[in-house]
Formats: sequence, structure tokens, C-alpha cells
Amino acid sequence: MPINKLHILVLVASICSTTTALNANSSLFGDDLKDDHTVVLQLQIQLNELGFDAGPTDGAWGRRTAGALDAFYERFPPAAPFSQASQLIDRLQLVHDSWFASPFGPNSDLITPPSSLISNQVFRSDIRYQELSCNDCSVVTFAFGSGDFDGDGVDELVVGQHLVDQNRVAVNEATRTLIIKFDANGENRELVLAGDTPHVSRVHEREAVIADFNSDGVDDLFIAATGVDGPVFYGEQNVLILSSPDGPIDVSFANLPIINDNAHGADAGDIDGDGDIDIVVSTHGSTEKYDSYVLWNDGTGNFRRQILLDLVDDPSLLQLYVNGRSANQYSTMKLADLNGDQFPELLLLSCCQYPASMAQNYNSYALINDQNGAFLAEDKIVFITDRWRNYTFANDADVHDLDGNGLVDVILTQSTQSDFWNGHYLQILMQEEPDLFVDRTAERLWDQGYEIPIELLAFADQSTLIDLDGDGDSDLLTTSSAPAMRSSQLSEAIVQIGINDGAGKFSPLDPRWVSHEGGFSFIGPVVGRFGPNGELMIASHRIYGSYSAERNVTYGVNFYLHRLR
Ligand SMILES: [Ca+2]
Ligand SMILES: [Ca+2]
Ligand SMILES: [Ca+2]
Ligand SMILES: [Ca+2]
Repeated sequence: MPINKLHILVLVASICSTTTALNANSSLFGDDLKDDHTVVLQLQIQLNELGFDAGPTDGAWGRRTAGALDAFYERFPPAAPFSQASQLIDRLQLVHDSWFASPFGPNSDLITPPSSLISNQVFRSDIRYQELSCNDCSVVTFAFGSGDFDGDGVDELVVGQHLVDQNRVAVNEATRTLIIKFDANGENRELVLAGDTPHVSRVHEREAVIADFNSDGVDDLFIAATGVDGPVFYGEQNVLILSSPDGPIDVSFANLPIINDNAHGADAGDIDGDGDIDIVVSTHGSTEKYDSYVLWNDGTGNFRRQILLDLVDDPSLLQLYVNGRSANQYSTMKLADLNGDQFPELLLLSCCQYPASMAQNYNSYALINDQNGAFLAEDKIVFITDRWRNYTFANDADVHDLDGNGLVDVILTQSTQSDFWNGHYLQILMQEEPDLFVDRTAERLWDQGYEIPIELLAFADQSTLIDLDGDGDSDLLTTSSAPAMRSSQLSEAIVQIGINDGAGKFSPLDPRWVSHEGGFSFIGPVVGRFGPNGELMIASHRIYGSYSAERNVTYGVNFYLHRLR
């Protein structure tokens, strides 16, 4: 208790000092600037577009304009305090550009490597090879990740498939989960599992977790499966494939609780510090109403379920049902050590809360691991993830010390909703002091104001930090379900790869380079050790189907492997 009181006192003191500094900032504006209609009008427009309420855009300085400026300064503070109004005007322009300016505009420091990208088509998926009752359905393909499940030193590619009908409505029929095995002789094929189930099938796989759950040094695979993605949300059994002396084997119904949950995301980590890898599963509303839960590993890859509500001191952020309605749905949950004590914190990533009045988890949060198998909401860290208000979906969080100050930083991969899931937006939160995360997206990433209408910009699913150019630092690869380019025009491109300058600032890799200047390729890039000797390569795909018939039908995709260096 004394510690908590001290904590509150320190907090209050820091708020007071911040407030003093804030007032000083809008007061940097002298009467000459306040009377400058053009300057004030630009401030108001930019502040309003960034979500700070500056009032009517009338060019007249007032209390609301000053308040919005101060709120902006608090949310996007500079590295050192400002002494002149022009610094604040410039900073507002910088942050506004990072949201709304083109990544390919005059500010862009686009990187085009001197060598050319070597790409080969390596596999074609085709839904017609499966016996389906839905004859004229289209298949939607999602690349999830890579892992070496048969222990031969070469990674396999994990891909989910789900069906939609002619109106893009989800179809309740299971299709195969693809685990594609690359062969040095080019005889690429699906991995065949040992035991009675050569392949697993689900209606809708949502997120894959690749880790060594049975501690034998070979990768295993857990997949959070949703079931049919539409009313009435029946849910379905999740997937678990474990390594064994005979090869990878499907133990979904033997080693997991048998429940038809609507699992929307999952992650792995040793929550209780007993040496084995546990799993956290984020659920959404479904007919059988399963709350989000932890799967405790017994050390051999056998899992026991315990709901998260039992493991937090404050359930208000986690109750899935409040007054009978879905209230706390998280896009996914992540396990990552933020405070350096080796125990992973629980990251709750914001999702689809609507109506807005029910948006209890408008933002994303980290609950602190108590080092005893539970999480503390009392000292939770709030990540402000409001690019699209309560429709902001934070689909992934990557944790890495970008600036080498000994404290890990967070990169969030985000999208939103307009009819379907759309949008591609990365956010960087730097841990500048212990537990203090500051939004440095404007300083560390390219501008992200894409010219493509958001309805046409498929969503960004996850990011991976990995050294792509071999210079010793971590670059940024985003697995987007949109192609790198929709045409040969750069104005219709997105940035999927950012190159680290060594200090944690990323420059965009030229999308024309990865897509060979052609449209609609380089969808869903996933990095893995796919080369014949386990060399790092990127897998991507291009949609394959019939586009000349009465309506477009997607049969599957063509997969490509790209050698980056
Ligand atoms: Ca392998
Ligand atoms: Ca294993
Ligand atoms: Ca454990
Ligand atoms: Ca920790």
C-alpha cells in the first residue's frame, strides 16, 4: 500500500509539471501569430484532422484552438521543450504529414537496392482439388508464418484458407490448412502429417502461433480458429500440431480442450516461468460464449484451459459479455516482456468495439505479469491506438529495443473497417523511460497517407522484425493482404518493407522493386528460412482464378519465393 501511494504521488507530481509545460506551449503564440488568420486556420484544420478538437475552422484563435494544441503537444511531445511557436507549428506539420502525406511524395527517402530481386513461382494452391459442397465459392488465402515442423532445417509456410460465396459472405465449410514444404529439387508440396490425419481442415483459421511447445527443439504449430466468420458465430476447434519421432502429428483433439470457441487471436510465452511455453487465446462472441483464456502447458504440449478473468485483478477490461452483449473483444493478445524481468506482459490489442458507447477497450493495453502466473491491471500501460477511433484494429504488436536504450519499444500493425477490414497503418511507441511509451511514428517511419481509397486497401495483418539486408539491424516486414502495387503506378502502391538505418528509423523499400514493377503481386509477404540450405527468403502470393466469367472466382493463389540477398 505505501508503494502504491508513493506511485500516485509521483504520478500527480508529473502531471502537474507537464500541465505547466503544456500551458507554456500554446502561450508561445504571441498576439501577432494569434491574429494571423492563415496560420491559425492551418493549425485548426491539422489539429481537427488528427483528432484534436480545435473547434470551427474559422482562423480565429480561441480557447479550443489553444486546448487542442496543448493536447497535441502532450500526445506527441518533442524530444526537448520548445522555445518558439514556429517549432510547434513545424511539429504539427510533421505529425500531420505522417498520417496524411504520401509515402512516395517529396519527403520520401525510398530505397531501391542496386541488385534485382530474384523471384520464382514455387507452388499453386487450388481449392478445386478438394471435395467441396460449395462449387462456386471463392477461396480467401491468408499467409500466417513460417516454421520448421519436420526438423529438416528448411521452414514450411503456413497458410489459412476460407470460403466466401458470391456476395462475399463467409461459408461454413472447412478447407485445408496449407503447410507448404519447399524442396531443393523444386518438388514443393504440402507437408503430410504422421498419424491418422495427414492434413488439418478448418472453416476459418485466424492466427498461427509457432513455438516449441513440447521442448524437443522442433517447431510446433497452434492455430486460433474462428469458425464461420458471420452470424451466428458457431466457433470451432483450434489446431495443435506437435513434433514427434514419426514427424509432425495433429493432436488438436487430444491435447487441447475440445471447445467451439471463436478464437480471434493467440500468442505463446512462458507466462508462469516454469520453463514451458503457454498460450493465450483471445476470443470473440460466439454461440457458446467462451471468454478469453490461457492454455497452461504441462511441459509436453498438453494444455489445460483457465479463463483470463481468473488471472487479472480487475476484470473490467476482459469481460467478454456485459449486459448480454459482446463488450471486450480484442483483435488479438500478445505476450511480450516489456519491463525486462523475463516474464511476459499481456498485451490486449484494440478491436472492433461498436457502438462507440460500448468502446471500453478503445485503446490497447499491457497488463503487467506479476511473476506468479497472473496479470496486474492496476498498473496497466495504455497504448493510445486511435488512428480510426473505436474502429482501429491493432492486429499485431512487435516488441524490440529499436534505439538501444535497454528498454523495448512497440510497433503496432493496424487496420480499420469500411464494409470489410481495410487499412494499413504502423505505429511506433518508444519506451523512453521505464513504462513510458511515446508515439514516435512521425520521426521513425515513412509518411502513411496512402492515396488508394481505404475501401480498396486490404488490411495489414502482422509485422515481423528481421534483418533483411544483412547489415546487422532489424528491418520491418508487414504481411498485408493487399498487393505491394495495384498497377504500375507508385501512387497505387503500399509499403510492406521498411529498412532500418541502424538507429531504429525506417525508410520504405521501393514497392516497384519487390513486385517487379507489376501489379497485384507480393501479397502476404512472409519471411522464413525457405532456401535449400535454410537461407532467408520471402514468400508471397498472387491471386489465381477466373476473371472472365460472369463474376470473378478465386481458386487459390500462386506462391513465389524471393531471394533478397
Ligand atoms: Ca522443414
Ligand atoms: Ca516441438
Ligand atoms: Ca509455462
Ligand atoms: Ca515482464
